[in-house]
Amino acid sequence: MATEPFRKVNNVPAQLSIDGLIDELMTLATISEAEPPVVTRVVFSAADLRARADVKGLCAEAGLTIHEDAIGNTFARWEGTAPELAPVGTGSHIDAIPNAGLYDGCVGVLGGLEAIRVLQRLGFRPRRSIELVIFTAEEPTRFGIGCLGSRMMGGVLSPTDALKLRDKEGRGLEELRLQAGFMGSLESVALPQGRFHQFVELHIEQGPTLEAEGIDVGLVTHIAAPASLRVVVEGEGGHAGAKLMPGRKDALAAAAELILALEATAKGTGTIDTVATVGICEVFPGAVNSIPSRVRLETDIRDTDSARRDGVIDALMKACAETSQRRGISITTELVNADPPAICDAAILDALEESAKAAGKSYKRMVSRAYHDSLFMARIAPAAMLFIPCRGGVSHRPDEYASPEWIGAGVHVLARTLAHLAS
Ligand code: HGY
Ligand code: MN
Ligand code: MN
Repeated sequence: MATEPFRKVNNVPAQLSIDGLIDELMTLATISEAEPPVVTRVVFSAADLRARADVKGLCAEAGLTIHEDAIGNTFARWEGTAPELAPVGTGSHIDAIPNAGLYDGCVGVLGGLEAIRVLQRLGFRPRRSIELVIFTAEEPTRFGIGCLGSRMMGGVLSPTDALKLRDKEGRGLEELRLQAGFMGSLESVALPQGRFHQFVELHIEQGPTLEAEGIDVGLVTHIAAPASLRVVVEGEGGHAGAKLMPGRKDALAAAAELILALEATAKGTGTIDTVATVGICEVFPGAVNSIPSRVRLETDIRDTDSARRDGVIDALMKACAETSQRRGISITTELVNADPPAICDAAILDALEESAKAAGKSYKRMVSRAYHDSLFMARIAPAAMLFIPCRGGVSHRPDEYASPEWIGAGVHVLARTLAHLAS
């Protein structure tokens, strides 16, 4: 497999000097709606726009030409010698959920930029252009659905349905994207097959395997199938002291039953590959001496096997119906998304494996339990992912951490792979 491009970049040093990249990651982390070291960066917030400007500045310094689509997906292009050919893409996201760390997504964006700069410093010239992509709203924080930007790029979320999305202040995508300065028709966001030749995303594992096994990089073969179900429980409110227990219609007590039923179902599928979480529980009116009359639950249900995942969703809906009937309260459900898993491209995985070998990095093929923008890029192009370890598998927390050695290994393998794919 070792072909010309590998030889061309064979003089990639064993340990890349990526201190510039580490500084850039630390600088980006200070652009947050929360007190550093906590990162919170919700799409279309002032922090998100400042972070975009920071990264676009770095891309411009590297001589990349920048284009933004109608919802802010950003494409920074390193022109190849055959610009008429479809480019090779890499990239990830820089938005972050509340109380997050600084590596989730950002390693793929700034690490992707560093991989391009490594190749530039080596005098490598890609035949196919290489495009770094910063996806809008990979996190579901604002609109309740993950991968908004890549979902629309992949044609999975239509402009009509995207326009129905609202944040908790009731503001819609249209208002917020225009306010953020992203114009153009939403129809132009969906990309055709062939717009990208191939796509490879660098990301922290967000799990413990690579660190526990002392392996440098993970080659992702499948991305687990995510789903989210909204559950609204409506009972009767009332005075916490005067309303006696018999005859109460307590929405939160009912919701508690559903949360435990979901946990039991996920634990009971016979495999650890099923996971279910209730990450949001909004209680109305939210007064200590008032019986909850309305509760909104946002549930996140995933599995590497979509049929097994759908079985968990069905069990939750049955529990809703049974609880509603037994307690005499209203429980409505709305399926926000239920996506199939992605199967990563064999040719890219082989190129990643060859690159890891050439870089002297240990590797293993593995599944991604987190979802990523590659899940939707795989709809329009051959796609795969490259993982690096993160300490203790911790992610979506301020103590998320990836060492410069781990990041350097990921950038090294990515640089070699991009050189190969772009040749
Ligand atoms: O939730 C996820 O899997 C991703 O980190 N947004
Ligand atoms: Mn995340
Ligand atoms: Mn991520």
